[in-house]
Amino acid sequence: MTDPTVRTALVTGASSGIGEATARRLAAEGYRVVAAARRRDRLDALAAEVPGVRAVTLDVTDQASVDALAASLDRCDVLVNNAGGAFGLEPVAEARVDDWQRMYDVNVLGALRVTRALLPKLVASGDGVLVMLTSTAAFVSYEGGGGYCAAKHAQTAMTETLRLELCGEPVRVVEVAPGMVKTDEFALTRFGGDAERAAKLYEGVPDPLTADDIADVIAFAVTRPAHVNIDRLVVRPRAQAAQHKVHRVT
Ligand code: 8X3
Repeated sequence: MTDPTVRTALVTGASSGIGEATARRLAAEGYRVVAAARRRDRLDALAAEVPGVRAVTLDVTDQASVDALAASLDRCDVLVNNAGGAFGLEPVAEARVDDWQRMYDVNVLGALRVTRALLPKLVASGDGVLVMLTSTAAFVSYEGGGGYCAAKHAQTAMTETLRLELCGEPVRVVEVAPGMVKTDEFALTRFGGDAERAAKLYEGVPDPLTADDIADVIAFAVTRPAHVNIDRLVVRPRAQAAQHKVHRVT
């Protein structure tokens, strides 16, 4: 296994949720972690608290911001493309084009910008690992999820394409697809800050996944030996057998 003490992991969207948990977890594994996001105050607090974490401001929708980050890194061995989110839950007939555009810009084009900028460093690593955070929404669709599902499907297509194109290069391409994860912000963002609607999403679900559960899975994937590529990990809580099949205790 590669010595993590000299390895640098870049985690996007690291100011909260799965990104923050992943930054903490990889630091605990001995990686030098670059925690990147827009909200610098949160990143600074994280970096002050967790040894091995460095805060960097990043807006994945801004090419100049992505380029500046890439230029500032002397190396990148692990890239966790985590920045993303869902905006809105309207049926297609009432979809807001702005929401769809934002979902594409952050989830799909954001991952593309960061991947393109960091790929040379992942190759130079000699054992680069690219982790793409998608979702169970990347393989199935659900009512109201049109824009988010389309964006996540696109990320999966990008991930599969990358794995094909990088075959022969020293870079592993891993997709992690979570189902129902309860984080502080995912549902809130989706419902435009409506805490009541956000809480309803998890109502009665005994044990939704946590951000730490997903960070644990990401840590597992990136710490396998260099020849082991875990293509895709689909992770759901026990109470969610399928996208629509959620056991709720009433
Ligand atoms: C989040 C899972 O079911 O809300 O990526 O789309 S879901």
